[in-house]
Amino acid sequence: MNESLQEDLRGHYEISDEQASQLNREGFLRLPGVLDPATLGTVVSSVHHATAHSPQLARPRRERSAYEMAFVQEMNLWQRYEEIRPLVYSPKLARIAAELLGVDGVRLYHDQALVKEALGGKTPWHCDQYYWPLDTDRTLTAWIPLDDVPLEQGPLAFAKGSHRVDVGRELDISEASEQKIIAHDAWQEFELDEAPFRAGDISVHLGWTFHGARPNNTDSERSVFTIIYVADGTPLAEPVTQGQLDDREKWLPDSRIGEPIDSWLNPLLWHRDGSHVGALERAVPIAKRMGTIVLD
Ligand SMILES: O=C(O)CCC(=O)C(=O)O
Repeated sequence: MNESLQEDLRGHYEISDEQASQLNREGFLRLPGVLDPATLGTVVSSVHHATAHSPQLARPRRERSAYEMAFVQEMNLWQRYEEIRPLVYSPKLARIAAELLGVDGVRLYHDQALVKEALGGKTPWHCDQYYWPLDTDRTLTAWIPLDDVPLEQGPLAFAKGSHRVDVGRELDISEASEQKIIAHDAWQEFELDEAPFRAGDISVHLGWTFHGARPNNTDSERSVFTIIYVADGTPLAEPVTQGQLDDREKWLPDSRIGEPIDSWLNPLLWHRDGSHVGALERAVPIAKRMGTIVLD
């Protein structure tokens, strides 16, 4: 990666107090022009390689659930692809997350590639934190499209203020769940916010914010990378669903209930005191890991 792209990932993106208040009020925020499209270009081939080899694609479309039709999902690419690491470890993005959340520092929960296939299905309305055994509401997902996303391709859409009302926090991502969520009285009150994205724009949303996306009605893929941040110091909550048990095992190895999560899979990506500096250089080399295990 050349010097100017490295600078793009290290630089400073100014966040105002009003933007932080808006995030807390509405549960999401759109941030224009955060990254240079050339920086996004450095991760495209890894995202395509990971998703093109996804086991999800082995099953015919007619046998897939609404969740499986929504996107091809591959997680923690930073563990597999060297090219992905500078983006995931970007202090610019992590500082945006910490400042918006109003916390001193943030750690990685996990990253993921979300490719909506050509003519792929809608993303049913849902909130993410249902899946996470995290004892905090200070979680933030950065949704980073790798190219322009017009309305016909299914840009991420948000239900304004839905993180402040429980309209179905106990529901997974599915067609049946979406039907229950939209039938809720409170749902009728939410203003839905849907807009296209330009390459370089990102959105951020809180863990309890309801979001979804319309189908991809085009013949080209919608390629997106996301990074999920969690406030430094967040304790592991007792997992209460199978999904949370699975997440604990996959993304929070060796963590203990009630204690701050800090495994090697949850590096500190930015901290006000500068202790994140050098985190990328300290990351376990790809050749030294197998799944969640680090080889000596
Ligand atoms: O990309 C999508 O369609 C869904 C994204 C999503 O649910 C998320 O990033 O939390």
